[in-house]
Amino acid sequence: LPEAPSARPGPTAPVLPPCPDSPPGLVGRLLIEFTSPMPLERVQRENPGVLLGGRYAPPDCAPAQTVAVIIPFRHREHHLRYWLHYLHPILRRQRLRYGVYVINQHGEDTFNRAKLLNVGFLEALKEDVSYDCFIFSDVDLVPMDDRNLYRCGDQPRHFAIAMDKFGFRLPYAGYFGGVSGLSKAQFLRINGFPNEYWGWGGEDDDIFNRISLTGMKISRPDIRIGRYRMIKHDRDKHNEPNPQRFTKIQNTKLTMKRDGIGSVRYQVLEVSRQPLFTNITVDIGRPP
Ligand code: UDH
Repeated sequence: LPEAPSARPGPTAPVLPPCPDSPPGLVGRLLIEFTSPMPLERVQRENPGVLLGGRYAPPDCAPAQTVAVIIPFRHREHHLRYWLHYLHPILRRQRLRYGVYVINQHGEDTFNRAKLLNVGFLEALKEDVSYDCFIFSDVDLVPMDDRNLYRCGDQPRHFAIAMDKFGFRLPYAGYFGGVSGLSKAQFLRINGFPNEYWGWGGEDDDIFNRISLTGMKISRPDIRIGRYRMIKHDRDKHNEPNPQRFTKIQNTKLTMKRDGIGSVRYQVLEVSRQPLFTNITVDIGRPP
């Protein structure tokens, strides 16, 4: 019988075997510290396989998913250098096909983490329609164990469950902050994230509510594996605790239909492909 045309490897598309479920070459517990200076040139030198815009694909196997890592950002260049230094080698060892997107809020109006994450979802898909898994990570959180795989599963995933600042425990059962991951389908099912949480707090609880209200359950790694170091910092300017957060999270059921990925309005000011990440500077407006 003649061979099916799709089975014949072409010169430009080598057929790689699927990546194994548990990546070989993980090292487990990692030593994470934030004292030595971390020039970007060094991070670049140490990650030659990472392509322009912070894209990577394993050379030896075909991953099942394509992962967009989305980082909400403003004025944290120093943290970003540590994040890139630690995360690129981890994500490479995890045999992920991924891209890193830094969503930089333009101007000095009140910060809005969840709206930036919505922007990241849409803009990453404009860069590459094949993204089917979205990992949302704060810039100051570094996993202490590379067995904490930055992938999506059949339920939304919470990765940052044992942070040093909370004594390596979950602060409360419904905590969904720091680092989380949803497949494209899961993200769309909850209408994305809320756009109306300006300032610090509440948006992660609203996301948790959206997930519960749509009948999904949070999946988490083992508590010994989901450990994180946070880069210590003072409270940022223009990200004061949002006093409305307590009442807002009572109303997710009413608000989630109208406020989400379907209603996000913003203006992209610049897309710039850096050696280790793609920077997207965006005007997301200001609180009403
Ligand atoms: N972020 C920025 N710039 C800002 C504000 C927030 O990039 O100006 C991003 C960044 O990715 C950060 C994330 O939003 O990791 C979450 O904000 P956060 O780190 O301020 O939140 P967290 O709960 O800290 O970690 C709150 C302030 C704690 C002050 C403690 C003083 N000892």
